[in-house]
Amino acid sequence: MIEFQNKLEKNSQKIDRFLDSYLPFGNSLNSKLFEAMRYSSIGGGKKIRAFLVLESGRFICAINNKTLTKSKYNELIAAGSAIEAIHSYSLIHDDLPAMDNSPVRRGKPSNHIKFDHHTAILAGDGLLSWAFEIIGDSTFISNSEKRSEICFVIARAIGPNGMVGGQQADMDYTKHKSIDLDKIEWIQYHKTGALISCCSHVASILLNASNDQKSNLINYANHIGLAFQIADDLLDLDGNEESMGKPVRQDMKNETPNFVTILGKEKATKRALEESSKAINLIQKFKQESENLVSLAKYTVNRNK
Ligand code: GRG
Repeated sequence: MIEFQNKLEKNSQKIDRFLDSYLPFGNSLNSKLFEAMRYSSIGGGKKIRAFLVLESGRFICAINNKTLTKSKYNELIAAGSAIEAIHSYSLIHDDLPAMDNSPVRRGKPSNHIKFDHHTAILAGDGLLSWAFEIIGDSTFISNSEKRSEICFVIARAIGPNGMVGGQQADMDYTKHKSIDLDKIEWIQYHKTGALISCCSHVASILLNASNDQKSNLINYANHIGLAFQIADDLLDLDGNEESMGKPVRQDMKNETPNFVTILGKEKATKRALEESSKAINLIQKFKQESENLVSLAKYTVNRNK
């Protein structure tokens, strides 16, 4: 576990270096915007989505007996960093008073507290569009067909048919305690899972995975996405504010239904472990090649932050 956390930490530093190198500082008129974008994306968060992009890419190379070239590696890092910028945007907007109203994120004041509301909204918008600048730039991803397919796959995962649609449903169902498990699963898949499975999809495009390899990896990511969300709901109940870097027991306070409120703690824990095992079963026939993805699946349910 410690060894895996070190790998995650190293990955996080690589993504921070990419963001730090390519996120601009702006000029005297708009530097506050870039400062706010940098504040919420660099130097915080586990960067699990970027890790999944990189490790999915490594896995595809390994099972096809290919070497991960430096240029392919750089493409995976650029795509993973763009996805992390999108994830940071979603957290900035999620913390706003009109959404989850959370004053703390990643152990420091949320963007709208550190800056102001309009800057937080614009910093989120800025990170979202900047991510597509990276994906669409031939400096980072050389093949134009791949750039366009990746743009499509990411936009679909985070737009009205993905994350934004899931967030809408999540907001509207706040206080609707009678919601059933199917709806919770739908909301989680769209709000959180779609971006997570898009990470394996993007790596599959970059590394020319076969259709079977691609669907297997996306399936793996779907299971860890669900395990990850259930673990988040369990941590919201029992987690520690300091290690989580954000307020806990928020769903209870906001009367938001989640896997734990619907299933109860015991069944929710069992379901998270089942999802993690299903993910592992999909990849572990490649014993050596799948080591990091297996560790990631275990980590999603054993984490404390
Ligand atoms: C505002 C359009 C819009 C979408 C928001 C991501 C999201 C959608 C809401 C966050 C709500 C939430 C806490 C979901 C649980 C799973 C999750 C996304 C946790 C945060 O991701 P981590 O743990 O965070 O990867 P770090 O800080 O490590 O990057």
